[in-house]
Amino acid sequence: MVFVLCTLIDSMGSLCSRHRRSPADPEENEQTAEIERRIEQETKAEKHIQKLLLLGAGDSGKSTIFKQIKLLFQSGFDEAELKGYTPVIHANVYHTIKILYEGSKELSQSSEDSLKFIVSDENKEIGEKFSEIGGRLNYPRLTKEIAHEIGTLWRDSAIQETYVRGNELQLPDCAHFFMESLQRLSDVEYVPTKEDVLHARVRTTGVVEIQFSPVGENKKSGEVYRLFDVGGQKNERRKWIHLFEGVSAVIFCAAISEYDQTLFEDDNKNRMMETKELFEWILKQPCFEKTSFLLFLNKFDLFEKKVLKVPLNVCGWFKDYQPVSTGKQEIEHAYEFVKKKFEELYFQSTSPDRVDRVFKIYRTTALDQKLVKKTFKLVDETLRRRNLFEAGLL
Ligand SMILES: Nc1nc2c(ncn2[C@@H]2O[C@H](COP(=O)(O)OP(=O)(O)OP(=O)(O)O)[C@@H](O)[C@H]2O)c(=O)[nH]1
Ligand SMILES: [Mg+2]
Repeated sequence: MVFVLCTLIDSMGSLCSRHRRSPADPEENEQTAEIERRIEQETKAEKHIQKLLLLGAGDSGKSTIFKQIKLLFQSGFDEAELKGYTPVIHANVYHTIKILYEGSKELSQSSEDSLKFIVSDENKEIGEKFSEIGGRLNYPRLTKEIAHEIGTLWRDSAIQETYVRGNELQLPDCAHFFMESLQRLSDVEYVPTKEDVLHARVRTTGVVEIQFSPVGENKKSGEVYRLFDVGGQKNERRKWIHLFEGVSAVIFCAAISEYDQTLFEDDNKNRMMETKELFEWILKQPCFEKTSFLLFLNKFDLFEKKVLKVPLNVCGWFKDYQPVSTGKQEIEHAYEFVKKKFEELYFQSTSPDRVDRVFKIYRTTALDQKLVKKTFKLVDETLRRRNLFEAGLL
């Protein structure tokens, strides 16, 4: 678009000078007017590109949303890009098995029911080997043989018990998915699928951006958005501030399943408490006086599994939570409780002169493409409405 605009400006320059030389030439006048109209349209279009920022703590799902946008509203991933994820996915496998084996050793010493964490003698050797490999900078290729060994260790009852305690171990959320796909991942012809790419875990460093327009079923192109993805871990956040100017909306991702986990970068800090503080800080930023806030309560799939086993009140922010029911009803009750906490936080952290900015909450599972598509349709509608309102048309 910038290129088109420059070309137009160039040609307009020459036309304008010609225009001055022969002001009475009706054909040229018409051409000039046409070009001016086009420039005006281009400029308007550029102005209408809305800047969206994905913010949130590390691991909250920002890049997964970003990948979904690429899949949904752009060309997706070509074969080379898919293949580029193979080393990442294999690293996720090596990393997972190392964490689990070392975790089992620790739990077999420190835990009350220590016996169930003792890996069988024949699998200990495998464990030691992958504990060493997992600490290397370069991992070997994941061959069928290696995958078989990792699979054997994964199925050891002590490792399965350790997996249940994964919340204490900084175990990545993709652990189960990849451990159950080892044979496929180790195929010589292996090309990651879309699903594999969505599960792959890489910590973002720096900033990436994408421009897109959510095209509806009627194929009419909507607003144009420029979406920025940033790294969420503490040492990445100083880069955020450079992006805070002229933001239409912040999409804040909060992983609601992480209420019983501690930060990757600080083992003493509960992840949900960190998210709470981070959200408060973002809400108070002077640049965001008129910015819309779209809060994605993400990882709902993990939340609904966890909440029936681990009470919400293990997290200090939710200590007044009282379960009222069981099953699906209890899940809904717990979700509504968390949602209300975020709502309260929003209104507490929003000064009265800012209360008219948009604030919406969405329940998301970033891995679920249909849901992300539906959510972005709603986001698009909300932001369009806001624009019309600001232009005095609503
Ligand atoms: N089950 C499940 N996993 C998710 C969901 N959202 C993200 N993940 C997984 O969680 C991990 C972390 O997600 P990312 O998108 O990389 O997190 P991030 O916020 O970009 O993290 P940083 O780049 O460190 O800031 C990945 O393995 C994702 O596949 C979700 O809704 N459900
Ligand atoms: Mg990321």
